[in-house]
Amino acid sequence: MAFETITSETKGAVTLITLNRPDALNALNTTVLNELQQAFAAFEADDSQHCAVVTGSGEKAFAAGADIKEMVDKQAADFFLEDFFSGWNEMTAKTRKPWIAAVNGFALGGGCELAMMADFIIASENAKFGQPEIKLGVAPGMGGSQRLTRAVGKSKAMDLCLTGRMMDAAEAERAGLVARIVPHDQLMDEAMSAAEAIASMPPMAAMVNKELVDAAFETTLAQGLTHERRLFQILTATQDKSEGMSAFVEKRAANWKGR
Ligand code: CO8
Repeated sequence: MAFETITSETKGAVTLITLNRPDALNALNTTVLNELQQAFAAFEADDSQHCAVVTGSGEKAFAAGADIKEMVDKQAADFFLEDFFSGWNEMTAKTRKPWIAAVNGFALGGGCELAMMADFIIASENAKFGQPEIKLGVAPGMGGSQRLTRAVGKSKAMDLCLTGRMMDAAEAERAGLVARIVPHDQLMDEAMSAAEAIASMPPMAAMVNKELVDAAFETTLAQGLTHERRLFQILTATQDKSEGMSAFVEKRAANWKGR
């Protein structure tokens, strides 16, 4: 698929999507959103694809935020009538397959929010995270106040949102925002091998695992435990459950059917 502001390529069972506006530090404008929605829809629809990685092109940024130059002349009524930013949530909600954010530099504002939409974040040691919207007279608009607070807790989320400061990769990992930090030149190898490991799992089980962890943010413990048990029970009816358990007992590699 040919795009203007991103690239999307398949590498085996992994789709690699790269934000590709390096001169604007990969700032997220409406075209980026439209193209990401198309790339994610294609990933979701392609039965040969089982995990995606999203990263930024260039040395400096994953994404330095929503595109301020696109927003500078918009009025409140424009943002309201366009329901500006709602497309990001729709894209995330429609993606049932797992995906990883490989954060290679600045992940600020909408960039941090996009990274937090991923199932987990692998960061280069050069990564910097922040929600600096307050410095522009606004607040996070793509989920930052909600996802950051759930990820790192109230105190650090308040600190980041109210001061607009950046945190480095080490602080982000300590705070629980980031799953892994790697040397900058190993970021893509690490992210792709994590994605390949996920892509080699039985695909329905991967989707169910994702759904269940996400459900922990939405439900009470009792509801979440019931949801978990029910989906576990449904998975036991799959061919891949029979194959996975037989392969273990027979000491051989499993041959997944995806059903
Ligand atoms: N939007 C548009 N262009 C950007 C952005 C951005 N977010 N970030 C960087 N750029 C552009 C710069 O304008 C510059 O372009 P040019 O060369 O044409 O002037 C180019 O990228 C390089 O940037 P810098 O020269 O600034 O690079 P530095 O290395 O000096 O600084 C920084 C890097 C610190 C990342 C700096 O660029 C910066 O502070 N960027 C803005 C970060 C930011 O504020 N992000 C939050 C944006 S707002 C948001 O994401 C959500 C808004 C929610 C609104 C809700 C409404 C409903």
